Amino acid sequence: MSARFIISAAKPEQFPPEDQAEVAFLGRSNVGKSSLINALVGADGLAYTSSRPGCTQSINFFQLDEGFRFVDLPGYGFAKVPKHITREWKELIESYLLGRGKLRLAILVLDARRGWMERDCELREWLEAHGRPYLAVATKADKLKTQQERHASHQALREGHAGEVLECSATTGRGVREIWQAISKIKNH
Ligand SMILES: Nc1nc2c(ncn2[C@@H]2O[C@H](COP(=O)(O)OP(=O)(O)OP(=O)(O)O)[C@@H](O)[C@H]2O)c(=O)[nH]1
Ligand SMILES: [Mg+2]
Repeated sequence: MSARFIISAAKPEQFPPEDQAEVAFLGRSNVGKSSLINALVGADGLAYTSSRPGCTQSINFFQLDEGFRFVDLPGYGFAKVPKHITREWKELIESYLLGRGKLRLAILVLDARRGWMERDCELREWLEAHGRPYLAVATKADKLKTQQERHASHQALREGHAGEVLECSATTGRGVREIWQAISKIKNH
């Protein structure tokens, strides 16, 4: 699977033409969206990752070799970012999610250790209200070291939502195959 960076769009006018199916990655700051993209395409440095939250500040588009794209969205809910910037991100993200006809699947990335947080639930409700298909995944599963931690994680993931949440890890590659299965169902339509 080869992938190539196309553009980092800070405003909607910079979005590439809507001529291909897109899979977008959404979730809180620092949850591991960009790392997950890299794990899925098997290219470590493709999407920029950082331990500093708020690292991805614009919408990054990646061209995949089978005629569809991955879209890395900025994370939401990072308190240290000034309010006016948060507002701009929100507008940018909403304009993408509302207007993008070729968005086929939103991958809603959660932290396996924390489960559904308020902002995640809000986003899920928003996606449901707008009829956007999504897949919820819980990443950083490698950080659940003990049986007790794993149990607490399953509990937290179940509590927030009745639907299935796929466990994964960018570090170990767990869940990557299952996420690809979900993507391959939509990418050719
Ligand atoms: N152990 C572990 N660490 C991870 C995993 N995924 C991401 N990380 C780490 O978590 C931090 C944040 O990862 P990013 O991929 O940059 O997170 P992001 O969601 O893109 O963050 P923003 O762009 O700020 O919204 C980095 O230090 C990563 O190395 C994972 O599956 N396991
Ligand atoms: Mg990022």
